[in-house]
Amino acid sequence: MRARLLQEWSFTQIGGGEGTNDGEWLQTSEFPTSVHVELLKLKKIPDPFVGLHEWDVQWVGESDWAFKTAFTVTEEELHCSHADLVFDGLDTFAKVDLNGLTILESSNQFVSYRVAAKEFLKLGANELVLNFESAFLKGRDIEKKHGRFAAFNGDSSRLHVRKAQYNYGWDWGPVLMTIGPWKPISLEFYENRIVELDVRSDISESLEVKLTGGITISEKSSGVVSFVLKAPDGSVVASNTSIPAGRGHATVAFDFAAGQLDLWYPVGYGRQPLYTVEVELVAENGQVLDTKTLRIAFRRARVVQEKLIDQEGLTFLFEINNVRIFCGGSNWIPADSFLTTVTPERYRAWLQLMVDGNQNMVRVWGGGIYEPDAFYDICDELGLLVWQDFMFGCGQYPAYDSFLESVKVEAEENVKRLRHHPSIVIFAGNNEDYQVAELLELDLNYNDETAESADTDDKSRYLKTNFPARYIYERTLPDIVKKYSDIYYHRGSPYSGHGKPTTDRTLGDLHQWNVWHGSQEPWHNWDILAGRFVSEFGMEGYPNIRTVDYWLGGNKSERFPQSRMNNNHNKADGFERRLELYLVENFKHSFEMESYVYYTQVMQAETLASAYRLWRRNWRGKGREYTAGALVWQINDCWPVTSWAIVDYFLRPKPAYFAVARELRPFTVGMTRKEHKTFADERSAAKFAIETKLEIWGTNSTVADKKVTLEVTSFELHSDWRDKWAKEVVLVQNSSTELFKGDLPGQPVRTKLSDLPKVIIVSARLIADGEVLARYSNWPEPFKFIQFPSTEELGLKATVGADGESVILSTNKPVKGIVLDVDGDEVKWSDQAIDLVPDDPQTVRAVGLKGREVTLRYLGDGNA
Ligand code: BMA
Repeated sequence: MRARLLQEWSFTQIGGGEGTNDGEWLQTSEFPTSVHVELLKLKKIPDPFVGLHEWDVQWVGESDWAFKTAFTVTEEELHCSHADLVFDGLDTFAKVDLNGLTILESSNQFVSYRVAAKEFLKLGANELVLNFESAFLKGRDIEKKHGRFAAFNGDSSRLHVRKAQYNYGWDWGPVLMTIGPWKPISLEFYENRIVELDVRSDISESLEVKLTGGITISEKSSGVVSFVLKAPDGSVVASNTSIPAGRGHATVAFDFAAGQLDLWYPVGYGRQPLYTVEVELVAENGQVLDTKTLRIAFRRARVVQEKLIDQEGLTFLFEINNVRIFCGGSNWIPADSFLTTVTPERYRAWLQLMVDGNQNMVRVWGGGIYEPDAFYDICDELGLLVWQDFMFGCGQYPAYDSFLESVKVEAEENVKRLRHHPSIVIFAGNNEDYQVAELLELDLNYNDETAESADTDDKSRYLKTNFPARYIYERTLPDIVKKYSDIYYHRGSPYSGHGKPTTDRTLGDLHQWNVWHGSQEPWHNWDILAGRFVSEFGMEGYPNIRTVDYWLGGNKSERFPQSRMNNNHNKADGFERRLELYLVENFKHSFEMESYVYYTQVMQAETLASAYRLWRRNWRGKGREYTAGALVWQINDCWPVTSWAIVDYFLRPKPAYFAVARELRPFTVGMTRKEHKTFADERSAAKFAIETKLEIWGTNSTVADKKVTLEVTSFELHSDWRDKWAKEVVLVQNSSTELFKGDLPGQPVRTKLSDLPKVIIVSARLIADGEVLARYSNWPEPFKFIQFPSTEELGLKATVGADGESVILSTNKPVKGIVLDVDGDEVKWSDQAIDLVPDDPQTVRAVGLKGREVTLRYLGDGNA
């Protein structure tokens, strides 16, 4: 096999226009690439990430563009039996001409195309031209032909186009209809090649391993295939170097006793040993015709849906190698509107940030892309579990033949490409399409499935309804996942199953959007909003002020929260009133730019931390896994914007990222305080007693019980009153443990509403061997009612450490929501949104601080 990348390209706007003159070809700066990226580099368009420029570049997506390259072919190459042109990814509708002849018409961004090109190639100079049609206009034409379907987010024509759906604009993303060859293009000369390598490992409950390999080659051959399994250290574990390949397909199998191979575990539960499979196709004369290498690992992954001891419904939990895992993580959207600019290093920075944030699962959301191999390779290395959606998001998708055909090819190719990654533990059919069907009351009866219908290919039954895509989610995709992988298939996210709608909180996964969307509940209600596995929930927060200033592009007059530019950089419907709703209900806040950034960030941190805290409490050991996962919407952004992301486009973590990281530590402590009002007698409304109850619990995600000291100190904000007690407790392995239930210290029973509750802050710490494993401060709420002490009384200090790269925070009185910053160059902080109490100083690492003075924001800092 001789393969070479075609990398020297030029591009033009077909028919000429704002981009290029007609027939004017411009050299591309890199390859693969896309038109926007090239025009930006040539300063032919303004940066769509700044101001309102998004709307100055819409013409690009509605124009047709061509890319061309010239390459020479040698005698020796033409001598080969086969010459293929391989297009790894064309975005999206391209007519491909080779030496003037059309050899391909692409129509799906998510698939690769291989064209047998030998007959079209010439000795010497050859020319390859990719003519891209505007996907937006093409999509509108297809919609006109096949009918309009309902879409939430973006133009409805997107439903007919197999292209990253977020390009059409989303409630966190701009309309940027990319166009171009977004993945490599190569020329392959060969006699015979390895078409497919299907390596599967079946691991029994007792952890024996059965490894099988299926190798498909393009030509029947008298040669052999060699299959070698190597351990992480490179030593050979098993091999068969002469598997006959006569029928064009070779198979091999190996059995391993339990313990013979090192198993792969998610981060926090063990190591991630990665083995390598090396396959060679060897001709009869011993010449190696082709090779393929695959990095694999061995793990037993199950999605367990079983009865709970004392609650209705079923669990929805992930079990790896017989260990049940509470999945704390995030939803991932494409990391950039311009995907060709995302490097493997950037992927690693993002995924490492998740692991540094104590997260162990990432959901690749259905409105983006099947991410490149590098993404999953890094998840395999880091032990980050992957929930992989198929690329359908928030819509009533069609299922006519050409669409179905394209989806089949797409699903087969991506399942085959992704199936060997130990990190991938579930495929989900779509994002929220069943929810759309429920909301629009489409033809969807979850109970219309009979055992008989389950295995009949009753295509027509589905296609004649107004929710035809059910056929894709309930037949096409599960069949493909079952045939080509051993990964669990889930019909959609969310999906309950068992005849129940997606909003059922006792079955399957749940998108809990009644905080922010829906009934706009207070975040304090997360406990009664819990599900068996909450795969989406969120709260918006402004990004770092530096990111805001990036999109303001220096326009000082627009540097206020309500400005048109800030509005354009928040795409969420009704965000103004939702942000204000949660701010006005909870915080005395001000409206100037930096303060609005601070208050929305603290609000986001409070909201998200309490979700993880309350839902981890529901992970109560075997048979009581009431909530087995929490994946926040969203970890990242695809451009500079205010959204639900906890880390912004420039990889600047928001305070919420740190608050969530604290709640996902191996050991945590949580508390709630609730007022209980009891009336003297049923006739009286005036005679009552309000008791304030405090509950404390701990969590332990390790697989061993942990002895710790629980230390609880209560402070009254407006006096020096304190109460402190401690006790030895055992945090049960891989579970939450209830530790205390009783009256809130220092708060007498109240008998009148004008008896104001005392401002009692309760700080709980888990200590072992002198180390603070976890701490959490519980404050009276809402915060807006609190009269905060003056700065003098507070005595809050931020002392820069001798190393100049750390800050020691200390105080005389409890402080809420400390956010550190520094003027000038940025600092990589180890923590933010810190709650501090007296006699418990906290040290924050500050990489890049270089001894500079830090600034602090906190509730009651006088800015509101
Ligand atoms: C869910 C997600 C996204 C959306 C988010 C916030 O619907 O699946 O589609 O961005 O909520 O509204």
